[in-house]
Amino acid sequence: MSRVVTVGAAQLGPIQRDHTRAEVVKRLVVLMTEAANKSCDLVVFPELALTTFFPRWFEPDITKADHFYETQMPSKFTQPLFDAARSLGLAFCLGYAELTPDRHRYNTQVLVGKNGETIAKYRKIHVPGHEHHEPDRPFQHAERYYFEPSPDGFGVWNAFDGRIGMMICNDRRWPEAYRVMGLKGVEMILCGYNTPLHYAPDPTQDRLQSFHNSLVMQSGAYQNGTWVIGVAKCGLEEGVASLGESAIIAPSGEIMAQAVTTDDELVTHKCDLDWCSNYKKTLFDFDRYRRPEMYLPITTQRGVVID
Ligand code: CDT
Repeated sequence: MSRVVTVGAAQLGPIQRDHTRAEVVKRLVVLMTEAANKSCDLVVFPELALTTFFPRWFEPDITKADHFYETQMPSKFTQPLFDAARSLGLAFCLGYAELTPDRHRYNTQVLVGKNGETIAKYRKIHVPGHEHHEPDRPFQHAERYYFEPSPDGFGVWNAFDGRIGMMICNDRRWPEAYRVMGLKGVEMILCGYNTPLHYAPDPTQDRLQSFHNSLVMQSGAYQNGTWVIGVAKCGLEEGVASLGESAIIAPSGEIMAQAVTTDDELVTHKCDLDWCSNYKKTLFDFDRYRRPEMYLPITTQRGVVID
């Protein structure tokens, strides 16, 4: 029995501050319809796919930013996505800002099945950027002010007759994220991102954004024998340019399909989950070759210790 999942990486162009939820959701439904017409089983949207990337502004009264967050999923604004999933028979993965009833704030991604029922929710673990206003930057990256890190850990869920995991943006730069999911048998990782081209703490990295993006996702895929679906919100958003290059990456580490614009663009590929076992049963046979007793510092220590 084949385990082919046809995936659409639904890249988004910019969402400006004055774009309404209704306008954005309409764009997402257009991409879902295109994905269904291309026989996709699953469409993956970027991180914070319902609003502009608001951590670029520092709002001292955080409650004034509440309108950027979702307090319910679905809500009357996002219900059309769930209705489209059901009517098109198409699963989707969506990133959004979550404000819980007890006022915790998370950078969240949800996986919704073809029947419109939620399969899984993931909250970002590696929250990058800064906690306080840094007025010397040309724009802020105050994710650590707007979001708490997940208390939940990485999950891998049974879906599409396979093992599906999620990560969000900065998580993709950390090998531990892939490996923890690899140890849970992950076969496809869904990852939305917003990556500004300018990195204020070290602008020498600006020219390398594209290289670093593919470097981390391709190596994470290969070293764990898993598909990785990386999906950008990109282009010039409120004056800040962000990386596109959404990609569908095979367990071999090869890029099988990639976006060529910095706008709304659907990239599709038939992903054979059985390909994962070529790597999981050979070079990366964890049970045979890993030496966890040699890796203790990874879980017992956070920063560098020189002894
Ligand atoms: N959204 C997100 O996590 N972006 C970061 C930007 C670099 S840290 C300021 C990323 O890892 O792409």
